[in-house]
Amino acid sequence: MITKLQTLVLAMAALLFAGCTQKAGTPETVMDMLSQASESGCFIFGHQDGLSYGKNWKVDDYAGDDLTRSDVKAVCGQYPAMIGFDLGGIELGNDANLDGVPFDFMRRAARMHVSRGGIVTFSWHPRNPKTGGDAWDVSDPETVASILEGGENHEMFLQWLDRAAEFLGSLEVPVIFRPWHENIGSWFWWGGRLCTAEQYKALFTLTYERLKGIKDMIWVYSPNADASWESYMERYPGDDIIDIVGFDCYMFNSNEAFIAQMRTALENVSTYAKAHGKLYCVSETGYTAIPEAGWWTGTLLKAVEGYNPCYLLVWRNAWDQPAHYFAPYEGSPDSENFKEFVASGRPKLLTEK
Ligand code: BMA
Repeated sequence: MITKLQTLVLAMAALLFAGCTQKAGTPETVMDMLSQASESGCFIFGHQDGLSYGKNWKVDDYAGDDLTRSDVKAVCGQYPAMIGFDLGGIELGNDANLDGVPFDFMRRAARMHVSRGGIVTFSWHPRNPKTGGDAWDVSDPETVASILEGGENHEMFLQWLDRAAEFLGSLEVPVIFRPWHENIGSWFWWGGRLCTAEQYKALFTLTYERLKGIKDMIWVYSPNADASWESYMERYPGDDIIDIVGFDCYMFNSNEAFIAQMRTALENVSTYAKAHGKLYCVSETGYTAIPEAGWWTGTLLKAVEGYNPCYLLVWRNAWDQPAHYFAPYEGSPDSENFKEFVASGRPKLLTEK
C-alpha cells in the first residue's frame, strides 16, 4: 500500500534524483495518473498482453522486436494506456509464462510501455503448489492450508514468492499488482470453497509482507463480480494493504444481466472507495469474441455510465485460439464501434502513436 507520507517522500526523492536516474515513473505518479483519469471522468484503458501478441499474430523475435504492434493501436491509432502481463510460471523459475511469453521480453515490454507514458499491471496464475497441477486445479482443498505458516509447502511457497518478487523488482517500473484474483468463485485453488476467509487473508498478507520490501507496488483486490458484497468484504485483505478495490466482470449472458452486474459491483466498490480513500477499477472485463458489433458503446459504456473507475482492462487476444479474444483487431466487425468508444472521451489511451 502506498501511504501519503511515502508519496511525499518518494516524490521528493524523485525530484532530487530526476537529473540522474533513468527510472520512468514512480508508484505515486501512477496513482496520480489513475486519480486524475477518474476525477476527469475517464478510465485508463487496458489490454492484457497487448504488446506480446494479438489476434492472428505474435512477437517472434522476442529479443529484437520493436514493440510497436498492438491490436488496439491497429484499430484506433493509439496504444492502450495500460498493458497487463501474467506471472504464471515465474514461481517455478520458468523462462516463459503459462501463455508462452518470455519473462525477459515482458521486462522489456513493461519498460518500453512505461517509457511511452503508460502503466503496467501484473496478474498471476501460479501452478497448484500442492498437486503440481495448474491454477485451475481445485482438486485439493488443503492447498492453501499447505502453504501458510506451519503447512508442509510453506518453505517452497516462500521461494515462489521470492521468485515473483525478484522478477517484479527487476522491472524497475511501478507495478499494479493483482494477485489471488476471482477468489470468491471456486475455479482457482485459492477460491471461495478452497479456503476459509481467514486463510485467504493470510495468503494475501503473506504475499504482501514478502513482496512489499522488494518493490513499490500498487495493490489491487479483484474478486469476481458475481459475488455478494458481503463475501467480497469477508475476504478483503485490509485497507493497510489494498490501494485499489476492483472486480472482474465478464459478459456471459444478456446485455441487461451484464450491465446490471457491472453497475451493482461499481456501486459497491465506488461507495467503499469513497469512504476509505481508495480508488476503484474494473480489473478485467470483456465479451468473448465480441459477437455484437456495437458492444463497446451500446453495452460497455452504458455499464460504466455515471461511475469513474480509474482503469478498465479487457482480457487478452490469444493469437493461437481463434475464439479467445476481447479487444478489437484490424478489420474486426466491432472496429468502427470501438473508435466511437474511444471518441467518447471516456477511455484513456496513450497519446504517443
Ligand atoms: C485465462 C485464459 C487462459 C490464460 C490465462 C492466463 O483467463 O486467457 O487461456 O492462460 O488467463 O493468461
